[in-house]
Amino acid sequence: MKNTFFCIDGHTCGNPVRLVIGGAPTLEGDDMVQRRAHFERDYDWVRTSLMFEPRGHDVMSGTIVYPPTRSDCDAAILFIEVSGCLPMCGHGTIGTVTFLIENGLVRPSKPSLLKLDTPAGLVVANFEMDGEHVTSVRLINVASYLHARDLSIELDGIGEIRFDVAYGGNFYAIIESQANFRDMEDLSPTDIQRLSPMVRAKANEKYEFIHPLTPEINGLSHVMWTGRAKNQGSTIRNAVFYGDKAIDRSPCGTGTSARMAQLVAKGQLAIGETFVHESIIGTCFNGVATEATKIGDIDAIIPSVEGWARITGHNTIFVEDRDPLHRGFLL
Ligand code: PYC
Repeated sequence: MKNTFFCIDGHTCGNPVRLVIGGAPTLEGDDMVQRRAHFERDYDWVRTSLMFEPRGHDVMSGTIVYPPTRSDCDAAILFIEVSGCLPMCGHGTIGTVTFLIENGLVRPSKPSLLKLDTPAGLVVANFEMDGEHVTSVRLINVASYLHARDLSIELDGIGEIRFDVAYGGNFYAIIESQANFRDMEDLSPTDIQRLSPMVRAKANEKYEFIHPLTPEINGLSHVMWTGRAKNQGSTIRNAVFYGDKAIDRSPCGTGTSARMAQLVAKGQLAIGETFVHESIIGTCFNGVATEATKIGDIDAIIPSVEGWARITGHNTIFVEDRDPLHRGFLL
C-alpha cells in the first residue's frame, strides 16, 4: 500500500510549516472540533508519517486545508504537529495563508482577507502582497485570556518555579524572571528540552486547564520561557517548548496571544499597544491586543499577531508500508 501526499514546505519566521495540499483523508464532522476528533481517531498515522522522522523531524509542524464547516469562512485548517493536532497554531496559519495565496489555491471572498475555520474558532487573516508574493499576514486570533495566576511546582535540582497560565489557542505556562530562573538566555536549548516536559507534567498533574466554552480544548501543552529582548524594538523575548523536543523557532502566534492576554489582565499592556515578541533565533511577531472581550464571564482580549513566511519547496512524500518506518518514529 502506498499513499502519496503533495505538500508545500516552508517556514514562518524560522519555524517549519508543511502544508498538505493533496492526499489527505476526507473528514466527517459538523465543525472542526469534530473533524479533528475524527482525524485523531482514524488518521493519526498521516500526522506521524508526515511530522516524525524520517519524513519530518523533532520540530516539524504542518496543516491540512479543508472546505469550511462554517458559512462565514473561506477555508478550514487542521493543524498536525509533532505534538498532536493543536486547536490553533499561529505560525502554521501565517505560513498556510502565505502558501495558499502564492499558489492560487484558495479564492478569498474579500480582497486581502481570508476567514479561517479552526478547531479553536474563527481566525481572520489579513495579508499584504508585493506582486505575486505575500509579504505579511496579520491574524486576528481567537479570544485569549489569563487562566490562572501564580501557580507553582517543584523542579528537581532547581526548586520552586512559579508561573501563570494563559490561553491563546493553546494553554501556555508562562515562566518569568524569579528566584530560581533569571532569563531564558541562561538556558541552553538542551536545558529547555529537559526542564519543560517536567514543568508541563507537574502542572497538568496538580492543576486543571479546560477551556470554559470548548471543553475539548484542555491540558497545558506549551511551556514559555521568557527573557529580555535582544533586538532593538522588541518588547520581550521568548522560547516556547512543545511536543517532546520542539522549541519554536518563531515567536509563536498562540503563545504571543496568550502572553498579551496575561499582560493585559495584569495591567502591564494596554489595549491597542504594540507588543513585539522576539523568538529564540531573533525573528519577531508584531502583536496587539486589539480589544477587550469576554469568554463567558471571564475577561479576555482579541489578539492580533503579524508575521511573514517563505516557501522552501514543493514536496511529494510517499508513505509506503514496505518501508518499516512508514509511520515515523520519535527518538
Ligand atoms: O505559532 O501558535 C504557534 C505555535 C504553536 C506551536 C508552535 N507554534
